[in-house]
Amino acid sequence: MMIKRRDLLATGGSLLAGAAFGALLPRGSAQAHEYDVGKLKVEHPWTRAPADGEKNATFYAFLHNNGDTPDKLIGVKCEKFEKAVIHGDPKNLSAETPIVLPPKSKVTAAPGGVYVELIGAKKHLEVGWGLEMTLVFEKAGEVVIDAAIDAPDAKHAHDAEAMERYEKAHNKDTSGPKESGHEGHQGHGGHGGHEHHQPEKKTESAN
Ligand SMILES: [Cu+2]
Repeated sequence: MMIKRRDLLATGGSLLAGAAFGALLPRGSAQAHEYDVGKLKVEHPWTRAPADGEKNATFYAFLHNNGDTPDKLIGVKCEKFEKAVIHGDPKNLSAETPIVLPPKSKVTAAPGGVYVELIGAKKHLEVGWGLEMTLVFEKAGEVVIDAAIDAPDAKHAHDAEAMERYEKAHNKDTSGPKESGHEGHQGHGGHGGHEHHQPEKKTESAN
């Protein structure tokens, strides 16, 4: 089962409405798209989908270490790709090396900075949907996350403008069924490990 990113967002209310009506998106709104593992928090994991005709994607997120000891992102597993390579040295982005998370810090993996390369997509990744991945931290261990699949030229997580351009260019509407976001997400539970991930249950009703 795949979850449709937009459906998940729809459960947060305002973001989808904002996108649909072309209004400014509420940055840092009440909806949570984050995962806790030990003292770490993975916030807004997202990918740039492969460009047309290409097979590689990139993965980004905000990585918070609220603990007193350093940790490292040492592995990424994603069954939709042949392999993942972590480029964690901001001074040498071509090197293959873990992303270091100093204590009490936030490290941003983003275009132009540290990132994870997802190599060899086994099938087409639908922009607007979610991608299940497992992040492996040296001390905190593993966490299953659902990364947003953003447009190949997205500048940041959930770049709605880039997604809109992508949809226009590909002549499709990825907004999907409006009523089933929650259930679609529950369907994800079959893979296990999602009990920690219930952002839609925490969101406040859109008054
Ligand atoms: Cu997010």
